[in-house]
Parts: sequence; structure tokens; C-alpha cells
Amino acid sequence: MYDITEWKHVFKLDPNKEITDEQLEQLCESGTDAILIGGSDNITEDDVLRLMSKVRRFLVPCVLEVSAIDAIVPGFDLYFIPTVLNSKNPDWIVGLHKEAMKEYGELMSPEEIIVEGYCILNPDCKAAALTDADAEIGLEDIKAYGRLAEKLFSMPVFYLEYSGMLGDVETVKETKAVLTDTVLFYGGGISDPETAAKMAEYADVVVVGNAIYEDFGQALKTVDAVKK
Ligand code: 1GP
Repeated sequence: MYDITEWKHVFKLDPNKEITDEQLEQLCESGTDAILIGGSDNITEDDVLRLMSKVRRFLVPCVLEVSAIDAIVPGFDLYFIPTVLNSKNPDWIVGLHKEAMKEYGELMSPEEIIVEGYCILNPDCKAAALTDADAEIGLEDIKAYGRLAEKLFSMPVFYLEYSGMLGDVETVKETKAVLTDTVLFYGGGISDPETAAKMAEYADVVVVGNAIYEDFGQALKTVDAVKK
């Protein structure tokens, strides 16, 4: 099975954005630990299916980060289920999850499911607006969410989400220090090997998203920077 505690690097692909087959091959064979398919804009079942079938040709684990109930597609290795711990709207904490359980609860295999406790920290990102996240919180609050994810809810993943901007490395360091078993994901603004290495010093797993579409060459180099 898949042991996410051994992961260090993940590429997050947006089914709504274009990537060539050659680029996809390079990402899949880069040595990254997983290809995570997810996004918050116009996610359709067709796009998810199309991208999944291409990634499936390679050995790398292919994971769906579920962001829309009607775009849940069977056939992935794992399903990551985000819950936004600092959302002000219960729909994004448990509401949509309950709806998904109503529809798919009986079909689900628990070993394929990984819950991610998100803490969204860039108030200007789309995910913050969509989920009405209270993103302007201080370090003590962030650490408290981390402890809540691990100690109260036994979540396998705590995700510091700075989508679109590079976060504060000190925050990542301090957050890592309060976690024992829960895997710390960091995502946001990693654009080159240097920023990747900086965040990987404390985060267990770094997630590279936008850079794939903005500077593919630099994005590809983040794998070695994190794994060296
Ligand atoms: C987004 O955390 C990921 O959900 C990655 O962020 O797109 O800024 O790399 P970037």
C-alpha cells in the first residue's frame, strides 16, 4: 500500500489547466512521490477522468484531491479528502463531507481515503474565498489547528496552504514542532529548487502546483531539491 509518511514531494495538477503529454510524462517520471489531481475552479468529471487516465500510464501513485462531489471518479490509488479547519462555513468542515457520505459512503474503501486537515493561510487565494477561511490568524492559532488535527481528530495530514504565495518558513518550522504522527504538507508559491528546499527543511511533504504551469523547468527541478 501507499505510505504517505515516506513522501517528500507531490505535484498538484489542475484538471482545468493545459499540460502537454511530454510534460506530463516528465512529471510522472521525475521521482515525485505522487501526482495529486485537484483544484477549486470548474472541476469537471470529464477533465478529471482524462487527466487520470494519462497519469495512470505511469507507476507514480495517482491521487484525487476531492473538491467537488460530482467530480469523484473511481480508479485512483488514493482519495484525499480536504476539510478546511479554519473555514467559517461548516459546509467546508463537515457539511459537504456528509453529503458525499450519503452518496458514496457504502462504496468507499477506507484504506483508499486520507483526510487532510487544511489550514488556509493566504487570505487572497481562491480557496480562502471559496471556503470563507479565516486566513489571517497568528502562529498560536495555526499551532492549535495542528494539534487539533493530530491530537483530537487523528488526521493523517495537516496541510499548511499558502496557495499562490510563499509562506513563512518560521511558521512551518513551529507547526512541525507540534506534530508527532500527523504528516505536515506545505503548499504555496514553490517556484524553484531553492524555495522547495527551504520549505522541505521543516515540512514533511512539499506540494508544487502553479509553477508547473508558470515555469515548467524550475518546477521539475523541485523534486531533486527536496529529495537530495
Ligand atoms: C495549492 O498548495 C498547492 O493547493 C500548491 O500551491 O499552486 O502556489 O504551488 P501553488
